[in-house]
Amino acid sequence: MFNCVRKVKIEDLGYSEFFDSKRETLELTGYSIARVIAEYKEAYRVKNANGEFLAKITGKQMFDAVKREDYPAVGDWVVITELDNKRAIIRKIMPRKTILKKKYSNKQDIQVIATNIDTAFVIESVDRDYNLNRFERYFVLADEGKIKPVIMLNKIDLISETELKLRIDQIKNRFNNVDIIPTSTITEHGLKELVNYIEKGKTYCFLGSSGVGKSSLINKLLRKNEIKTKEISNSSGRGKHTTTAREMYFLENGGIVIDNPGTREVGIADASVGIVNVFNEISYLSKECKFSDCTHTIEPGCAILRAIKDKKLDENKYQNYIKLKKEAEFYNMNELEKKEKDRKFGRFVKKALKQINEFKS
Ligand SMILES: Nc1nc2c(ncn2[C@@H]2O[C@H](COP(=O)(O)OP(=O)(O)OP(=O)(O)O)[C@@H](O)[C@H]2O)c(=O)[nH]1
Ligand SMILES: [Mg+2]
Ligand SMILES: [Zn+2]
Repeated sequence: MFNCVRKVKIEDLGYSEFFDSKRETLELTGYSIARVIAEYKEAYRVKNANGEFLAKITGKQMFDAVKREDYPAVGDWVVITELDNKRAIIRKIMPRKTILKKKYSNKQDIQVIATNIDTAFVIESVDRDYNLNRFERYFVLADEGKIKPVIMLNKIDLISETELKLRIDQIKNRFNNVDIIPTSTITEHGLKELVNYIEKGKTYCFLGSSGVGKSSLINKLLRKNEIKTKEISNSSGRGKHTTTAREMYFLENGGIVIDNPGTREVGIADASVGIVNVFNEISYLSKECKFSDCTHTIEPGCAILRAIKDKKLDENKYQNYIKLKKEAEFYNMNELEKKEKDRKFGRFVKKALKQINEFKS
């Protein structure tokens, strides 16, 4: 029988002008490159036009690595040496276009979720109590990594239309300018819209807590049950992860999607730019505060506190802003800086008291 297998081109794997120009600048055009499509313990699966390889990094690379970002992650383009048609050595990570990373809870360690992603689908299941603060956390991480976030509300078969409308309004009230795609893998509602959203050669990352339906949605997009999902009878059992490895899949329409294990906590690391951008209305308001170093907590003449009082700014949003800012600041601080911050705060109080006294007299 004649077996016709279409040859894969690297463009089908998401290779673009950006990586090509980097490859040229770094004089790597003569070397074999591949995309990391799965990450295992101490090994990676990489793919290029020649096929798929199980790949490891060199001892030198491991020795030189100082932080998590120095290791390959799913989505990376890497320079490889093909050992045979199944195994390869990763020599170098090509410069990244985007990176999505988070902090582990209670630890300083960074986790790279994926790289070179265009859009992050932040998925919540409508049958659960979800809060808008979590969306905001994801938005900060996405903004910091130069990635566009999109909200996906899954399992809409479990609620009424009125209830869904309420949820959507609630989200729109808190966030302007974010796309929302309501879906159900049972009724297939919204799946067409999702497929249309996905563009050829672009990479999409599926994020969200365990059990929201990330793998089920990707299976629908793949039109086969390629990924193992939670048993229906087991669907109420929370906390147990069905997907354990990050993995990339290629859709018929040319889109590239990455499935992730459910993220329990979304810790913020060094994301100060992301915070400023996501909370831009707060950053904008703060320019009108009386004191240029206003902490927006107790100061007189604080434009933010006034906006909350006048119901022009959502108090929950403001509180989440303060929380995320503290998390980011704490991440960046070392012992010396903590002391410096104390000193600055002391100076600030002294100055504020002086100004208040001047105002009184
Ligand atoms: N009612 C309903 N159930 C769904 C829908 N989508 C997924 N499920 C069910 O939800 C459960 C969890 O789905 P998964 O796809 O395994 O969830 P996941 O987000 O991949 O979970 P992890 O891999 O653990 O992170 C399964 O029992 C699915 O059948 C939906 O649209 N409606
Ligand atoms: Mg899964
Ligand atoms: Zn203020």
